[in-house]
Amino acid sequence: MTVSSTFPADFLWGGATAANQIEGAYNEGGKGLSIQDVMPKGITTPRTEGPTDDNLKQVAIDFYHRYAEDIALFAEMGFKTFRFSIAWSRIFPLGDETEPNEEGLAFYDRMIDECEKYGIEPLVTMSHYETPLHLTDTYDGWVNRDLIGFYERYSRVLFARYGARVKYWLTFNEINSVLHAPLMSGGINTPKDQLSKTDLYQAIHNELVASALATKAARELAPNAQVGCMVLAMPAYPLTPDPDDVMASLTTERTNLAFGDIHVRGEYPGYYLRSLRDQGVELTITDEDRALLKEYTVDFVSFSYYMSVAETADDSKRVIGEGNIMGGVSNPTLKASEWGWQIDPVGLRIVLNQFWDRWQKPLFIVENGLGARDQLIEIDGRKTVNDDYRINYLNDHLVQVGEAITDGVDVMGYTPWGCIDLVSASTAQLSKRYGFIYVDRNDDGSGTLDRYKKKSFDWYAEVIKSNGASLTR
Ligand code: BGP
Repeated sequence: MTVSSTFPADFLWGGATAANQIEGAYNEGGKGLSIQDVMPKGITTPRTEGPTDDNLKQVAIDFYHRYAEDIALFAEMGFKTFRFSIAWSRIFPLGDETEPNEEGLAFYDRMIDECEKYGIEPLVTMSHYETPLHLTDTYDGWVNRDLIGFYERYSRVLFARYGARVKYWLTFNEINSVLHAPLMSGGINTPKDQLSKTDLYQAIHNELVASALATKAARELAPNAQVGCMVLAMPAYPLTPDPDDVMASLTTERTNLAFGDIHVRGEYPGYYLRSLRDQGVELTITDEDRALLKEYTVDFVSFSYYMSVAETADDSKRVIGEGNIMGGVSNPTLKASEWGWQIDPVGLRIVLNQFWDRWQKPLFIVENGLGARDQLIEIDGRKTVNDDYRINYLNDHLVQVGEAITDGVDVMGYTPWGCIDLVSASTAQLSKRYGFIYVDRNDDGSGTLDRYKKKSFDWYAEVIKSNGASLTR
């Protein structure tokens, strides 16, 4: 049965990517190294000293040279928006210079030109797991307050250059993931097991202040821009109705909700301050920091949603599911992807309602999708992939988005992750594919880099064309 469309007429349908996972050209155009150049296997192994040839991200899917062809394919699907990140190290190769790299800026001018050609609204992430490596090696990343100033300078360059052409901006990708992946998310060189809680929470504070300063810069330099935060959303259901399990799930959810609370309300919530006290953490917070957080709150809240987890107060019942990167407990009622991520479309409706009830800010789903192994086949002389599993996943999640909209939630748009196959963030594989477009490149680096439309390509084009009316229950 098809569902009649509840999606607003101006709903922003599109797709999402990140520079380090698509661009390649890791040392072209005056670009400096980023932390991704020392993370050839994602978060599965410790960082390397310098760049290594086995790093698929050095070439990725060669978007740096093929962006025009790829954006044309997005336009063919009818994208209204395209989420990409600007690689900080293309603009400031080391991160702490005073002058930006013009060649890097010019690249994004050309990309935005291409989006404008098709009326595609750019949605830009300013920092997506690609801190300049020099800031990691020299400053220990966001642990150091100096990064606030470097990021503010970077943000001012971006708003001055692109502010009139780019309306939607996200300050930090999945800002809460620094709790679990300090190097990838916070550019923090100190290994996770040696990182003190005080340094970790100071890094978080520094990022939050930098996010407020970027919002201030946008107000001054790009008055039409809207700035959003970006959080990793993952509901944690109580494993049983035991009140202790319910409290445990609330405590786990709050570790993530705190980031939205601070971005939206402009101050640290009481439960967060208590948790810092309980952990013996004393932060350096200036009066100016407090004033910035309070004044420069976000215009909208964006988030990624892939899965939910369960939570329990009973340690003996803590069975951690494979691939549950945030460390939750497996939910026995749900199935999982090949990488162990539990599939839960209703969870998306729950998150949308929870965030709307809590913050009353427009919500933007900027990542959602299924990482799966695809089989390239030939039908009538045309290479394609029969990815019904991906269509089903996206369809079922979008039906729940429609339900949330009917519930009264203000949803701005939906940009499924990896609209074109790309390198995975956690495992650095190409075989973990998310795209509507297949890219001929394999985990060993072989392949022509040619692009092929999967079955989901036409399916998604129809969803966009019908504004969601073609979705099925
Ligand atoms: C999010 C990241 C993305 C992306 C996605 C899928 O955490 O923001 O960069 O990669 O997850 O994860 P993975 O690539 O590990 O499958």
